[in-house]
Amino acid sequence: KPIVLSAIQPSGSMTLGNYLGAIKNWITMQDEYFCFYALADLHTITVRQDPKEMRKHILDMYALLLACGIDPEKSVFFIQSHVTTHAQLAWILNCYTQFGELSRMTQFKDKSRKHADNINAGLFTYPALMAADILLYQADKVPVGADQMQHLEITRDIATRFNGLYGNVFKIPEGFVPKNGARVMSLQNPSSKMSKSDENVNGCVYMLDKPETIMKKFKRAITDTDTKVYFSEDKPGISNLMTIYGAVTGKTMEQIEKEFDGKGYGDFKTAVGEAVVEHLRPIQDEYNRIIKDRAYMEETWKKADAFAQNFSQRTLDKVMKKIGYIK
Ligand code: AQP
Repeated sequence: KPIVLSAIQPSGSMTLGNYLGAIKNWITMQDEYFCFYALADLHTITVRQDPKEMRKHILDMYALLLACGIDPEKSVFFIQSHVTTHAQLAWILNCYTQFGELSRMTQFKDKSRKHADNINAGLFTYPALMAADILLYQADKVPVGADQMQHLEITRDIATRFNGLYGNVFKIPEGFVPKNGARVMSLQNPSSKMSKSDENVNGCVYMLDKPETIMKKFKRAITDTDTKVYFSEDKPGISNLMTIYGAVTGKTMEQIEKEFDGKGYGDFKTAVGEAVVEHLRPIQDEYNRIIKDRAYMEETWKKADAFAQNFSQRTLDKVMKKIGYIK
């Protein structure tokens, strides 16, 4: 089977955006591909974290991803910081990555604007660590959100450069934005994406929000002064709600327009809220069961960590030998 690698950062509580944009697709890819999925907790500290919160986010996200349907019998679901090869290869790739190309990364520019008091070297070299994550597993395919495509391109550039110097060491991975991966925007500001670390929590639906909180957030969602439900660039708020409703119900935009023909925004927002609550209910139930079973979680990640360590070590050994290190 072709190899897939993808990762998510435990940099906050998982959002409906992460789920509909990425995780839902991870679940369906498990049958067709050999999937490595990582909790990218090394990337997380590029932005300052509170230790207690960070531990909670890691555990919550691990349990939640299992609850969403990541199957440890099918996929290798590991924790990045437990697998030593990631930091090791990242250092090496740092030395094969140019200052100029890292300076062009839009995520670095955005995040350094947002965290102007902590523009650390790790934030700058984030793409080299991401390249290590991917190249260690000789991944064929990397599903990413549109916002991550630039990092995938730099991964390919680094790998091609390295192969050019030392022969075929790395498989050149192909990035793709899944067709059914919805891009979910903030409910309070539909021109910016729904984000774990958004300060405006009302704009963000967290996977573990209580049903009443979810309903409240949808009822307060920003719309427009029109009253008709239809998909259009001029109606970013309504279009975002339609995208969410479509993603959780499987309905097309035309079906949704028909369903709410003659009804107001109030009815529509309530329907979206209810559909999301219903979609998340079994996931939340499963999460509540798994999070109490720390022994199961530990056993699961330890098995995956060991597999990932072993698998990735082969690539790292090859890289080090090519460069000229001795054993
Ligand atoms: N709003 C979104 N809509 C669709 N997809 C999204 N993703 C993130 N936000 C949306 C996708 O989720 C995957 C995991 O994301 P990540 O944790 O690696 O980092 P991110 O993209 O930086 O996510 P956040 O939520 O915005 O986190 P913070 O606030 O920490 O920066 C990726 O595939 C991403 O495309």
